[in-house]
Amino acid sequence: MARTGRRTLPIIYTPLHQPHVPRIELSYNIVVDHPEVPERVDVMAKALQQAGHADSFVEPREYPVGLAAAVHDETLMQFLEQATGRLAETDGESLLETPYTISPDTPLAANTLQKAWLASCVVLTGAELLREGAQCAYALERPPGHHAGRYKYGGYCYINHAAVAAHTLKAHGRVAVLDIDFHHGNGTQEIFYETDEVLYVSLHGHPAWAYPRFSGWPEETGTGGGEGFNLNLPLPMFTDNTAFLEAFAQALEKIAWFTPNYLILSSGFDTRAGDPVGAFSLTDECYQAIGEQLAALSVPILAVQEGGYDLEGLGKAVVALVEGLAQS
Ligand code: OKP
Ligand code: ZN
Repeated sequence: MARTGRRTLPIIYTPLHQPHVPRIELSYNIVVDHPEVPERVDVMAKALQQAGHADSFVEPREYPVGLAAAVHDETLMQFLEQATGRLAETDGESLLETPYTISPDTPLAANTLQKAWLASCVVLTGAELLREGAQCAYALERPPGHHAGRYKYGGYCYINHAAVAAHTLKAHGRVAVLDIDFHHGNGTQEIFYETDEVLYVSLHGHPAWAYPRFSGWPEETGTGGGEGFNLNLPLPMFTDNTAFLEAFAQALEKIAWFTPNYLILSSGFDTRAGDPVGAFSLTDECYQAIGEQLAALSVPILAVQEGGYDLEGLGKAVVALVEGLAQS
């Protein structure tokens, strides 16, 4: 393919993510510092600006939190609203283990729901920009979303932003979600498991040893009308560029079969060598290659930031992916 130019690629970002500061999680019943820190997104924003993308930054628009009810059960939404609305700033993080979480790693604090919804607004802005004609948009937000399911939150995620965006975009055509975060997006899989309107494809550490452990097996292919519209490609520890891109080719084949009108990329950099949470060995060339191959599909792409925890590597990784995505 001739690389003739660069297409404009709006990057949706707001510093207002910064007040969301989870401080601790339980890891194997041990209290540890929380890795999902504000600096994650800020080092990525800074690296993109220094790489020449400063003019592409746009602020998020506002959307009502009620939109989340399209993909999350009312009891979960009520719980998050009441619990986090009643916690005072001074309560700190009194809630880690609740009946509504899949793992005690996603602390609730004052106004956590509103803070998480702001990230959904960043993503929904990207979806709207695609509707308005953008070929690609990058939603640079946090906290991540792909572990939040219909009935439960967890895995640092409160609201599933990719799912909220997929729900709005599916009113206008077929939507594929491609999840390249190191972890399986159990929430996104669950939400669209019974429908053929949204294809979910994920590459991730095998659930036999990787979080979230309870989903991500290749046998999970969808159910009812959704049978055949879910594809899991679990990979071994220390997966490198070559092995990842081999599985990625299978993912692209499935997506080509589905002929989507929109592609949502759940983008995670915890697959990068040296990431403190993931266990793969990808390098920045891999993210650039992924971006280029996705751009070549000629389908509008909404990239949604999920994980990635190595503050030294995140900037280089996101610049590589965006450079790839921007090629035409
Ligand atoms: C969020 B995203 C259990 C540790 C729990 C949760 C990881 C969540 C990752 N021992 N770790 O997919 O990057
Ligand atoms: Zn992850």
